[in-house]
Amino acid sequence: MSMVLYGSLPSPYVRRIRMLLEGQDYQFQLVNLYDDDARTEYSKIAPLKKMPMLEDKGQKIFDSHVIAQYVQEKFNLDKPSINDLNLVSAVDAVTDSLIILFYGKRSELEITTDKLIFQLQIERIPQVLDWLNEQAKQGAFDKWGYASICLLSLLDWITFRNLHDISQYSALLKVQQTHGEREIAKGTYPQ
Ligand SMILES: N[C@@H](CCC(=O)N[C@@H](CS)C(=O)NCC(=O)O)C(=O)O
Repeated sequence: MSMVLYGSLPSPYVRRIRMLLEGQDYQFQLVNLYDDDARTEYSKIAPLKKMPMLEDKGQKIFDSHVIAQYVQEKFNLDKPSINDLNLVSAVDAVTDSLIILFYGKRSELEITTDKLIFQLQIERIPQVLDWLNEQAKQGAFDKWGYASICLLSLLDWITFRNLHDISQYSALLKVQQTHGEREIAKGTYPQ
């Protein structure tokens, strides 16, 4: 059986793997984690109940980072440097913070800095975006690779879900626009 990637269309963590798998033979299995029955079904094969998950020849792989490492080795793709991985960690920090705020809103909680859990995310998001914007100014995302793939997934997800105002981050917007022209980026844009 060919590789199977489990995930949803909007998820930035899933999309980075879809972009990394450009041109490779794999099946994409849609999962809807917001549907209780679908989540229960998915938990039978994916105990973490998180996306993405990759299955290759009976081997299950959880977490986008481990999947990325597996894919990079399997298909002889460029290995990210420590600097690239630091950029990805920063992208993840913003992504995870936005996910917490997103789930907070979906749970109809008031998103306010009075609540520590939200305060931490509200503080982190602009600080890390500032840092990423500085890195982008210095060309850190010019090359198409794991770091720029992860950044593009984050920025398009923010835009798609209208999660945060990114209009002042001109260097990030340039990365989004430039790499967004790629066929694989257009073909995997969140829906
Ligand atoms: N560290 C994980 C994060 C994955 C993640 O948080 N995925 C979200 C979708 S974007 C998810 O599965 N959320 C469901 C949940 O948290 O229950 C990775 O890199 O794969």
